[in-house]
Amino acid sequence: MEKPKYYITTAIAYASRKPHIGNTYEIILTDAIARFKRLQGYDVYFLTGTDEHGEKIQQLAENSKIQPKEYVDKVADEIKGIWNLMDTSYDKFIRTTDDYHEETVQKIFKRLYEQGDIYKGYYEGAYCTPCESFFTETQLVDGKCPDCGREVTQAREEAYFFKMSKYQDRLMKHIEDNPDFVFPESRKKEIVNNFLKPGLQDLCVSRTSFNWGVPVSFDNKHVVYVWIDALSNYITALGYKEDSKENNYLKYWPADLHVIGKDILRFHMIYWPIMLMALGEELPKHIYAHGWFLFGEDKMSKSKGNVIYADYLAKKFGVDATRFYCLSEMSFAQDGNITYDNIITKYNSELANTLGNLVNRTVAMANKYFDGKFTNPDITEEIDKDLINNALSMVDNVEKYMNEIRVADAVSEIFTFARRCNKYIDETMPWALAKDEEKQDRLKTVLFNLIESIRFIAVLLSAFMPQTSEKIFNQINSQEKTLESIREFGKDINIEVGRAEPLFVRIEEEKLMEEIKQDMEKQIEEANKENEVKEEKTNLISIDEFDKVELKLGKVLKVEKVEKADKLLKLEVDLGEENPRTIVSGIAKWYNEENLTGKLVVVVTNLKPVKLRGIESNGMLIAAGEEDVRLLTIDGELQAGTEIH
Ligand code: ME8
Repeated sequence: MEKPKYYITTAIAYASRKPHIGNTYEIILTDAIARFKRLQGYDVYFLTGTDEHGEKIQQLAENSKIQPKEYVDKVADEIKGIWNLMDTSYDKFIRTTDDYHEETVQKIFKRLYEQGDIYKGYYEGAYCTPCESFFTETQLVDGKCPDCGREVTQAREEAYFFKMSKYQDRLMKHIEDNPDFVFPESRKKEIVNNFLKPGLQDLCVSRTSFNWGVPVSFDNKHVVYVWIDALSNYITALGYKEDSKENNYLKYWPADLHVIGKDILRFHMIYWPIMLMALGEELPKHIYAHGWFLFGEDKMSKSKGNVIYADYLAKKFGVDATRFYCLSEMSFAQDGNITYDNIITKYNSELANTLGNLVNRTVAMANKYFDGKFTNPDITEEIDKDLINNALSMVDNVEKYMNEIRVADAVSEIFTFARRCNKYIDETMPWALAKDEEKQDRLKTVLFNLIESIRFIAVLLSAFMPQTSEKIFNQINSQEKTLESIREFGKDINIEVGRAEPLFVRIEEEKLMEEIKQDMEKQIEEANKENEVKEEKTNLISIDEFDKVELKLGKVLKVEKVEKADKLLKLEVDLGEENPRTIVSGIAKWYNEENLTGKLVVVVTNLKPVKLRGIESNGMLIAAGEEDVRLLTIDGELQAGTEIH
């Protein structure tokens, strides 16, 4: 029988900077869902990638004095590196600078224009540069960007518009008819109330103020609005084309699940479905808008040293511990919290104590009492039933939660069961059984039940902590890894375990926190350095800016003191023009008629005239020094009026 398909996507990350743990959370979450679907027997296609166009990225590249493509190549590599480090099992990594994607975006835009869904007009309104979005006055919050809270500026551009309003009713109906199209419910309601109910404005879908984007093919002064470009990735990655649709598109579209963060739900719940309606394509089946990781009380910022990166966590705690923390700490409909203290506490209690100890104790006992090798003689007692029932209901519950995308609840089920297993050890006291000759068979059954329970855990953990799951399979030496194999308890009759190796070594909190503190300080230092470089950079001017200053050689013809002004001299200076210019200069303390007349000096000739003591000054002499001021002159004799360059 052909496997049912499951197409799952993440948002594509902005290739603007190294992703922090919040962005990384999303790929870990999506990976857990994808792995679980594979376990359930789906033919999964898992897409992720990078969003690489837009004004912000162009500016960042300019700041680094490199081309935008070079900039995004570097960041995309970094993003992919972190996704790989975190063991995410994506099938495709799309970059919006990929040729096939750009071509298809151009075609989509052209088609929407030709069929009248996109038209040309002017945009005037409040614009948020970092979010690259225009807002109406009613959408602003306290006059600021409703998405990021930053200042907006007034902007007017010739632009193309998408007739969103045309599709409003159809979209509303779709949302009403498909209650699980978008979840959690609370986030869906927010968008319906704040954006859909007030009525959709036509969306500005092109920009002319920068050029790092996909050019509009029939009007290349414009680039395609970054959200139209980005959202299309979900179909271009499958080979969607106007005319020919590759197999992957036919096979996998519509998406079964778009996993995104709550801040970008508006784009996915309104613009994306409307684009698809206009193209006559099916809408995605589900959109899940997850919460955000908050970094303790503080907002995350490098200058506070509290930006947390996944590769750093992986170095300190391991990949699976990082995955575990992310997956278990963010509940279905709320935000999560991430602090080092909390990671350490959870690591020690859940990973080292609950799971690590269970596996370690059990495998060690199997080795100690039976050299790791025995069969189950089936000496069961009443108490075993509860353990077995718990194991089987864990499988049902995890599956139920995963079908509802309640990932944290699914993980929590597994750890609750691991605790139940530890309790079973306390209840059955294998060490006491071991001392009693007559209880050897009972001891085998107890250890068998534990190893089988651990196998259940390992099968389910393969979706969430794949490396740990593999390590457990190696220790219990089992190849029974399918979901089917844990629908029934007691499949593996022959036990032959490997060596007991600790899965998670307890962390010494104080020592690690000291290291982390030092690293945070380093982050602050780095941020300060970056800021200094930025400041230095803002002092730099381009050659064009320098070229605006007109400098010429002038010959001083006449020098007079200015009445009632000790510092000023009034000069007549020949600049090779028809008449000499009058220039007033504050150099009377160091120069006079005698030492200045006839000198060749450097003059700024295109300054706006100013009046000093009633005399109009038409230029400025250039000099060096504070206490002792010396005029700039030249080496040798050149004609007055010679340009300086
Ligand atoms: O939004 N906790 O890219 P992005 C959890 N390119 N998730 C977070 C988070 C946090 N602290 N911070 C960000 C974009 N995210 C667009 C998407 S899709 C066609 C285009 C999530 O790099 C965020 O909500 O800013 C988003 O889903 C993802 O990380 C990428 O964010």
